[in-house]
Amino acid sequence: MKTLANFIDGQRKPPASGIYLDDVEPATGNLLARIPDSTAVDVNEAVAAAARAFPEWSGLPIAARAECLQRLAGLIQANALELARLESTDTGKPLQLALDVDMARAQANLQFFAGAMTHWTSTCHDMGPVGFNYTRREALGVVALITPWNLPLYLLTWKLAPALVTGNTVVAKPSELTPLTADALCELAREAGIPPGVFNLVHGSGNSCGQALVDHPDIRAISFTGGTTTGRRIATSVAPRLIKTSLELGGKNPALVFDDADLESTLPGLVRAGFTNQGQVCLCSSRLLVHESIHDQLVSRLADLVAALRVGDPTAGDTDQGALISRAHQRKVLSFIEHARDQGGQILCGGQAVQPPGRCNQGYFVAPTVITGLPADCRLHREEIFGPVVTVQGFADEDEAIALANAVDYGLSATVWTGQLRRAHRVAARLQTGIVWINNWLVRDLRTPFGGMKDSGLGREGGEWSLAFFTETKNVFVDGN
Ligand code: TXE
Repeated sequence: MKTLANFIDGQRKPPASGIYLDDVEPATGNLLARIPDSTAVDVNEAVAAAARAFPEWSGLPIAARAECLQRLAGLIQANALELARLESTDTGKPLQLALDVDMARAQANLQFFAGAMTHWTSTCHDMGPVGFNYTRREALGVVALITPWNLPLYLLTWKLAPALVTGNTVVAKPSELTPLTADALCELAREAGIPPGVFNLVHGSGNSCGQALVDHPDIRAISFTGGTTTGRRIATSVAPRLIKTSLELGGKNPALVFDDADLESTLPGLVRAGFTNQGQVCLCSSRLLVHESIHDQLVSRLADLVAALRVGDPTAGDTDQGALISRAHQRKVLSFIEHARDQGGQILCGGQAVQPPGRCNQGYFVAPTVITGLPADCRLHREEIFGPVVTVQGFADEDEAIALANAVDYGLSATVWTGQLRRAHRVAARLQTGIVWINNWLVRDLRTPFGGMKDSGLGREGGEWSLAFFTETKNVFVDGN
C-alpha cells in the first residue's frame, strides 16, 4: 500500500497534520493507498509556492509554455497503460475505458490547448484618425482547480492545460476518492520540465483541504467540476471576493426519441449514453423520453441490450460495467431503485446489487437498470442518480417532449434522436441545455463551448472559452496623433 504526499514547489511534502485518509479500490473494497488529509497549512504553502513561481512562468514566451504541455502529453502517451491501470483501480471503471477514453483524452487536452494558445488571436478596434484599441489577455495569477472522481485525469488535464498555457500557476485538489493519477501526473510534470511551483497538488477532503483552497485570499480563479451542492457552496464562499469561477455541475439529461428515429443506430447510442462509466458521467442521458407509438418496442429492445451488459472485474477484457465509486454511492443508487419500486415503477432489467465471483465479490457493483411506469413527478425523473439507472417516459407530441425535457432544475446536455432534419434543429433550439447532440452522444470537439444552464453550472469551458476564463482582458487605447 502506498502513502502519498502533496506536491508543493516541486517537492513531496507530508501533510502538516500528519493525518491520512484511506483510498479504497471500488471493485474490491481493499485499501489502495493513504493520502494526506491536508489542511489550510498545506494549502497556504502550496499557494505561496505558486505565487513565487508566477512572475517567471507568466513571463515566458507562449511557445515555451506550450512546449512543456506537449512534453507532458508525450509522457502521458508513453505511460498510458500504467496510468489507465491506476485510474481503473482507483475508480472501478473498466481498464479498456480508462485507456481508450480517459488517457487518450488527457493527452489530447494538453496537446489541444498547447496548439490553441499558439493560434489564439487578440483583437484590435480601429478608430481611424482618433487612434486604435488593442486587447491584451493577461494571466490571472494563482488559480485553483478542483476535480471530481468520475473522470479524474481527464478533467484535471482539461483544466490544467488552459490554466498553465495562459501563464497561470496552479494549485490543484483532486477528489479524495481518486487521487492516484493526479499524483502520478506530478512526477510526469517534473519530467516534462514544468518548473517547481508552477503546478502544485494538495490531497485531502473537500471540507478541509478544498474549502481552505476556495477561501485562500490569493486564489484568483476557481475552476470546479463536481456536484451542484458543492458548486453552490463554492460560489457562495467566493462571492465577496469577486473572483472568477467556472462551475461544471450535475445533470439530469434527457434523450428525446421521436417515432422517425432510426432504431438500429439509436438503441446502441442510448445504451452508451445511459451506461458509460456505470452512468457516472455528468452528461449521461438518464431520462429517456420516447414517442408513445414506439415506446413498447423501444423499451423491450433496450432492456434486452442493457441486460446483456457484462458487469464485473474492471481488469477483465470483456467487462462492460465496472464498480461504482464507493459503498455510500452504491447505497444511494440502490435507494433510488427502491424508491422506484415503492412508486410502482416497472424494473425492466437490473434493479439490484451485483457480487461478481472471485476477487471482486466485495465490490460496489449495481446491475444496469431500466425503469418505466413511474409517476411524472417521481424523484427519479428529477434528481441526479449518477449511476447505471435510466428511466423511460412516453410523450404524445413534440411540445410534450420538450416540456418534459425542460421540466427539471438541471440543464447540462440533451440528445435528440430523429430522422427529420427540421425537427432536429427546431427541438435543439427549444431545449434548455448547454449542449445538444443530434443522433449521437458525447462526440467532443475541444474547440466547442462546454457547460450547463440552470443548476448544471456557470460559465463554459473548451477552446477559447477556457483561454478567456483563465485570463484577464485589458483594453489599451493608443492615440492617433
Ligand atoms: O462530489 P463533490 P461528490 C454529482 C453526482 C454525485 C454528487 C456528489 O450526483 O453523486 O455530485 O458527489 C471537492 N470546497 N457529481 O460528493 O463533493 C471534493 O473533495 C472545495 C457530478 O463526490 O462535489 C472533490 O474534489 N472543494 C460531477 C470535488 O469537490 C470541495 C462529478 C467534487 O466533489 C468542497 C462528481 C468544498 N466545500 C459528482 N466539498 C460532474 N459534474 O461530473 C467537496 N469538494
